[in-house]
Amino acid sequence: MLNNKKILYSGMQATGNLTLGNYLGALKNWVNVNQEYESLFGIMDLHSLTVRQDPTQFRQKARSLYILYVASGLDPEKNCIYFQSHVSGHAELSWILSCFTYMGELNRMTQFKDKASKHADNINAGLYTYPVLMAADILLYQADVVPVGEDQRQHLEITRDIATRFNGIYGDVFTIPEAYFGKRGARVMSLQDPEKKMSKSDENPNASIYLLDDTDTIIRKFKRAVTDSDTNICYSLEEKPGISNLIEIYAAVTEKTFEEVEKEFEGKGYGEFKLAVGEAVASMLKPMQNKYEQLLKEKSYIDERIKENTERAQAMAIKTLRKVQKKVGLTEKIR
Ligand code: ATP
Ligand code: LTN
Repeated sequence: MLNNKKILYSGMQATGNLTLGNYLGALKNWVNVNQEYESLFGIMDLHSLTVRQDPTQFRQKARSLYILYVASGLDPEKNCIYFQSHVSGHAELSWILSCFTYMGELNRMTQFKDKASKHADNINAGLYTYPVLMAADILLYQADVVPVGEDQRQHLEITRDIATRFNGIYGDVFTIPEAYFGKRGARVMSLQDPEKKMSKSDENPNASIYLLDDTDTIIRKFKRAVTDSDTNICYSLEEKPGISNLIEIYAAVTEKTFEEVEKEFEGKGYGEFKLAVGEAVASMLKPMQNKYEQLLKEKSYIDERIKENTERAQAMAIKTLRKVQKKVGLTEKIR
């Protein structure tokens, strides 16, 4: 609790361009619920280092992500939006927690297996201990709730396990966080392979809708989306994964139920449906894109918010870190 409000924590890696999956699975929920909580949103730039980054592009991507958070509707004067690497407590707590995490637990992480198979030439230790750093992000701020997409479920579970284990030894040090998944859009699939999640690191640009894609590009990508050879627009994950994904997206954007969507397009063809999905997504993204362009010009406003928010995050982080250091018996610094 802070200021009588529960604490919400979430973030995204500063890698690649944000996709519709990131928006519907995470960002949109953050915008919907942030005001009910004392909210913190990190730009997870340390996590991004598990993949080789070009330094100049990486810096730009991280800053662009900050601006996208704000353009999506997260007010940086009400929410603590900051860069993970600016608060050294993340890395410090991560080391301590790694000594309370078992290799057997990390071996079970499906994201590690997935990423390791995609980057066979660079299976680094950071990729392996990634969930420990994520646990540190969350526990450092005593978060009560963590809104994420479905793919992060396992990482939230390991965070809770680490916190429970630590509390079991040292008393109530950490708040045990709850995951929060939105009702719709928690798992948006690739437009080119509906068995795979839409991912910002996908090499095929037609597989993902990027938040900064223009209207024509969005409509073109939806038109090309892989579907089946049937003609009925009805939800069935097993038999019609492509169409089901489009129904899911359309329902999330228009806030309709699957049944309402099926009814709306009864007797209509896939072409017409795909166009409607494209148009709905494009018009949802337009205001955010305009705001993004405007914010790009407001450099000093953004810099000022970054500075203030980093200080706030640091002040919160240091409290937990000191407590943990003391509990495990590290010698106190002489001040
Ligand atoms: P990468 O491709 O680099 O692994 P990503 O697209 O999976 O990245 P993350 O930074 O790992 O994105 O995730 C940011 C947030 O977006 C997380 O809460 C995650 O659960 C959510 N998210 C990512 N992809 C999807 C998706 N396809 N559907 C729903 N939510 C998603
Ligand atoms: N692993 C997350 C990003 C992330 C995160 C966090 C999300 C890093 N630290 C803390 C919530 C809370 C992902 O979305 N890939």
